[in-house]
Amino acid sequence: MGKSMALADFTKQLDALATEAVRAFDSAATAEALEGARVEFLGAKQGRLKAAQKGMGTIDKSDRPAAGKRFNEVKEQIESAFKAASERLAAAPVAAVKQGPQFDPTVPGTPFRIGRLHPITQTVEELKDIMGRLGFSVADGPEVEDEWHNFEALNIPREHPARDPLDNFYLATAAAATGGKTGLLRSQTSTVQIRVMEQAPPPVRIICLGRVYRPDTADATHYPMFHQMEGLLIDTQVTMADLKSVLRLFATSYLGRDVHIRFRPSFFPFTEPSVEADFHWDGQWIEFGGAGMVDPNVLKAVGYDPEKYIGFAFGLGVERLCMRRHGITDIREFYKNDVRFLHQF
Ligand code: FA5
Repeated sequence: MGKSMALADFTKQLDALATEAVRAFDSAATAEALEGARVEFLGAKQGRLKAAQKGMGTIDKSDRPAAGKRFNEVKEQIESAFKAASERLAAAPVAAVKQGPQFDPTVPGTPFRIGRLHPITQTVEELKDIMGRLGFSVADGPEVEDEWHNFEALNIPREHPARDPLDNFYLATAAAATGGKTGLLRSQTSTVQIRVMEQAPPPVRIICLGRVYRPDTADATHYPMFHQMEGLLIDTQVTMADLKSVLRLFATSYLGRDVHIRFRPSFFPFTEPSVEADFHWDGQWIEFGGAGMVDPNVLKAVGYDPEKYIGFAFGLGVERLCMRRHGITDIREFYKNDVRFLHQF
């Protein structure tokens, strides 16, 4: 009876120890608390499980296998409770992070939206490239101009209707930029003809691509700000046939071999004779700009000898060229900044 009681007591003692240990491990809220409980129950020297194991020595030999089996079960139970508690605490910081948006590496990423050059900028670059191959270098001039470069030197006298304030953006604030002279936003890139010839002696072979401004009402083919490509060639022997050849070469390079070109008589104060240049493409004639032989008065204004030098000039609308090339029917699309339109180019 004493022997069996001893086994029963031992078993009861083990069960109580297991209950206490499991509760301690389950309730440990921090790594420190868990370590305290581990030392208390599972400590190799002073641990309470170790102490219980020592009690096995007092049990009758014949009961020892049963006691040992029970001890091992309890030991396993306590150890697995400790392991579970360790894992719970180790996972805790991760659980906190998981409260944020979950990172799923298999979800396709958001692609970067790569910008691109505006279609007009692309066109400007391409036109420079084409004209560069024909030997024209690029010149530039200011968008805020004085009346000398925009009118006077281009043979447009004071009383000429082209100088009407209703047809130009005169600037009250431009006086400072133009040295006290009346200023305006340039209405044509022909200003750059004058600036180039004032700076250098002949021969001249330049283009200028830039913005010009006119108080035109915006419609499908007009905009108050648009771009022109100006061309100027001055030498000793230049004819209208050269002008037509250059414009034809330009047109076929930009639009294709099937383009035809036509000159219609026209008038510009700075060319004589003057023409409107039309391109025929896709069954339609389209006016792209004006051209002509540089008027001797213009050559005189910049100090060139008109008896010795002669040349041609042209000014084409860049938007119209780009529209024709891409089948764009409304010039206003360029400046709405709608990416659905712009990203097609
Ligand atoms: C001129 O501006 C002259 N300077 C061209 C020139 C240069 C003639 C050299 C002779 C020698 P015009 O005003 O026609 O010409 O304009 C030229 C082109 O600019 C037009 O054919 C058209 O293609 C374009 N254009 C004119 N106004 C607008 C506008 N409001 N919006 C868009 N394009 C325009």
